[in-house]
Amino acid sequence: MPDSLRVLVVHGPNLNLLGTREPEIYGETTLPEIDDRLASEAKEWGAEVETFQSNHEGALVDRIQDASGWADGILINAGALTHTSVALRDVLAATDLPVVEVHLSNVHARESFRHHSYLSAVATGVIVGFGPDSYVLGLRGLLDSLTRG
Ligand code: CA2
Repeated sequence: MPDSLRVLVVHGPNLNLLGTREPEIYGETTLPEIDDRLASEAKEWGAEVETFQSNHEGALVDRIQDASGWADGILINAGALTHTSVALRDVLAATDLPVVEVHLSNVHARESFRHHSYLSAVATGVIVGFGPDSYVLGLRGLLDSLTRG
């Protein structure tokens, strides 16, 4: 019996504020609630998730570097760093793990500076605009592609 699949879930800056500020943009669901949904979804697949949130770019880079030692894939909402961070793109590419990028909001329907992502080119897939469901859909896509090989 092979080990169960393991996914690192990465949340970038300010996502710890979800459900507490600007509910008109980001909704009322909190980050712990999203993490609980992801843990339940993973369990249905016989998989496991480990979640990590940081407001610091370097801490996110460190955690992603570490993931290449144990994770099978990465699900990431890098928040505003999506639109600025070459360092996150480089570390995601360096892990050689499949990456799914997700966003709560439809970034393409918002300000033009949110239309470009440094991460999308190194991602297997991208899901935007479905609120907290973006994470669940992204996890399903990642686990499905890992399961099918
Ligand atoms: O839609 C998304 O998931 C974003 O990644 C969210 C980022 C934004 O910079 C990206 O363009 C799109 C912002 C995360 C900030 O989250 C907050 C939550 C509650 C209150 C304030 C910020």
